[in-house]
Amino acid sequence: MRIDQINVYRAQLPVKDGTYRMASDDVDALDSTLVEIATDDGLTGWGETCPIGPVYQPHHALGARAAIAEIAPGLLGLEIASIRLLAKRMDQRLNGHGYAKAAFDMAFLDLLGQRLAVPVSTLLGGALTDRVPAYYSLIVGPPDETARIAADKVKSGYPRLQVKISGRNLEEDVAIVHKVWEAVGYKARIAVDGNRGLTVASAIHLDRLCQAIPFVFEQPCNTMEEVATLKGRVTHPVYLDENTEDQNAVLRAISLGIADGFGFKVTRLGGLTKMTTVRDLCAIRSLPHSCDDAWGGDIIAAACVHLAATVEPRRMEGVWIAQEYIEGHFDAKNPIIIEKGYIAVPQLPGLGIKPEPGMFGEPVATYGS
Ligand code: 0XW
Ligand code: MG
Repeated sequence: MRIDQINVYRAQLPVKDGTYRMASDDVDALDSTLVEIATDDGLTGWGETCPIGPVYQPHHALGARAAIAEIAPGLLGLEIASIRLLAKRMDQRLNGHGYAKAAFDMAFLDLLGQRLAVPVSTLLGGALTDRVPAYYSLIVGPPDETARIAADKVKSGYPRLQVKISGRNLEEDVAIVHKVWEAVGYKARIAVDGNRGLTVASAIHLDRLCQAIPFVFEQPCNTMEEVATLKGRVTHPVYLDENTEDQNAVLRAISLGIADGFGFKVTRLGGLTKMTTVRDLCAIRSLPHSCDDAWGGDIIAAACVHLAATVEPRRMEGVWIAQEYIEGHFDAKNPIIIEKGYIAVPQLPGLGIKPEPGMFGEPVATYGS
């Protein structure tokens, strides 16, 4: 099974019902990049990468497509057999840019899964469950309205909520955490996500002012060094998200004991294959983590769910997919959907998603015949 052709597509994913608001940025539409790999034996595999704008992390859509342009010509004619060899080839074409390589890694696994007639979760070590928990992300908003949405989402079955804070005054941040807690109590686990926006001082104040509320504090400050100084000064467990820029950052955070858990993004970590390493490192230290991504359609959603199914359920913090914030699906027959707060793990070979033919229009780039 050799790579014959690579098509690159762009998909605009507008945010449903208004702006998605975080401390780091406001976004109204996301620019997703898809790769379709066709092989000489007639199979097609899909991958996707979709930074949530150019500010959330050091990734952007144009960068993804430029990186893909460097890598793609060097993959033509290669056998889809050893994922490690393909990863090595990508590294020989381009240093870094794991978020672009992640789209290829997904497509390779999709093809291999189809060839071997197994779902991608099997290639990642094997599923431990047939459904994974989702979590709902509450954007930075007015405290009362946010608490109302929180209660609704928990009623609909979500076992976990993420409350976005920061980028405004401390009083409102403290109010939103209290009001969400009053609205949902122990019915859902809560993460409070600062998206790098708090100073160490405000993080300490927020921690003290919300002392009795059992939440985990996600990426409160900008750098790993700032977050490290919170150790022993805050009582809430601290999780890293944006700072886990690659496998080495995760290894560093674990060995320094900076993080009590993680919000992992599959493309930021360089793809599903690289995620299996950090998944296993977390298992060694009993660290909980999510398996999600910054944004994306059904290809990324499927990738996250396959991976999450391989994580020990007691440490699985949940999967965030963009479904609640975007219209429609790439594959109407086998969409990735949240039902009562959980997502079924696709059982079809490969990723289990086949985008409707022609739905992304003409490719923005084609490599090979
Ligand atoms: C909730 N997310 C997974 C979606 C947005 O991209 C931000 C992200 C996060 O946890 O920071
Ligand atoms: Mg986060």
